[in-house]
Amino acid sequence: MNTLLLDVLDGKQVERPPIWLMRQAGRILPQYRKVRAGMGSFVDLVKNPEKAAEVTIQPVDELGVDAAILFSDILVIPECMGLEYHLVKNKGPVFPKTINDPGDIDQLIHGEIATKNLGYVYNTIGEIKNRLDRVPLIGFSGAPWTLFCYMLEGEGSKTFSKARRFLYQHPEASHKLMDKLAVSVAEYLKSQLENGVDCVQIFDSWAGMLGQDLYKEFGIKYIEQILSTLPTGTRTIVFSKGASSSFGELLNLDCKALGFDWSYRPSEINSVVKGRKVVQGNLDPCVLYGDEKTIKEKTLQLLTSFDEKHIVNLGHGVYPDTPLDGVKTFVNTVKSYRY
Ligand code: 1CP
Repeated sequence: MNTLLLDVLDGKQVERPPIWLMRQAGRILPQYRKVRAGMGSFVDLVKNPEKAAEVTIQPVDELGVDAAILFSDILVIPECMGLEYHLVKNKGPVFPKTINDPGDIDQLIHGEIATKNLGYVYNTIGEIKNRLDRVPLIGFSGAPWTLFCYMLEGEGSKTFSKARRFLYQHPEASHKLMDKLAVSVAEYLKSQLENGVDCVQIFDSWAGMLGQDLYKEFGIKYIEQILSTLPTGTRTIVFSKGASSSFGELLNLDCKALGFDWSYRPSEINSVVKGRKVVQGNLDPCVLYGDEKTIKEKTLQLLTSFDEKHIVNLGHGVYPDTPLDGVKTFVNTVKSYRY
């Protein structure tokens, strides 16, 4: 087994950094589009352990990345708590029912009672582990704030102003919902670990929508709560996109690695992190649209900017129309690099 990712997270020396890509399983791969076309809906695919395992493994075969990430979605948490979602073509996720007032929060189930409905995810992990022993498997969840965004808005948004407005109008109810989410996410991640994932990433994709004070009160606090309930020694990666104003607070989280988007300069990351965390990131996903020479140059620049506590990744998920050749150039450049 290629243990590069686990070795870096465990603080061991490696000959080169591991690489995986956020959103590597999915629409960039023709193999994925074929499986997806044969399924009724995205949610059907997520709930089918056999097929979800298949698309989890596809990028390991096709791209040669150093880790697999469980094929699922962050939105399974709102669903198991009582808000179902659909995926609408050319639009994204849509929730027919949303949280509109504090009373709606009391209706939601949470914790183990909710996450026990996610047996299909745990079965997918078992299926992947039966078929894949070449590289580690990353489990994941959305962070409470990002899940809160979808539960309030009912869909993606440019401003998430309904979600942000609710924090000011109903702070107590907001804390209640964040706590319900944090308890559920912690249970969910614990179950993923019990079923065999080797490490977990918490995605806070919309962290950058909140200013420093609100992110501290409603975002970081609940990531901290989740991390504090995971078994000691769990390999954890926290990715808070756009949260550079909270850099100092993120650094105090009890996690093994922090993910960075491409707005950070590597020298700035190094000077603040000072080896206290493994650093994951942070190539601009748009570099992969460049020609081969540009991709190689930018990748080498990234590789030489960080020391040996680095997991190579993009600064956010790979965009669906990224040329596969560009992705492969990125991966192969990293794989032939040596410290
Ligand atoms: O077939 C399709 O068209 C479905 C597109 C798709 C896929 C492939 C969605 C809908 N989700 C997924 C899988 C997924 N989602 C994975 C596993 C695959 C992998 O990473 O390799 C993961 C980790 C996610 C996580 C996820 N879902 C996030 C956090 C990461 C990020 O990119 O910031 C978010 C915000 C979502 C919500 C979501 N689900 C799907 C879409 C298109 C979105 C984003 C919507 C928006 O922009 O608001």
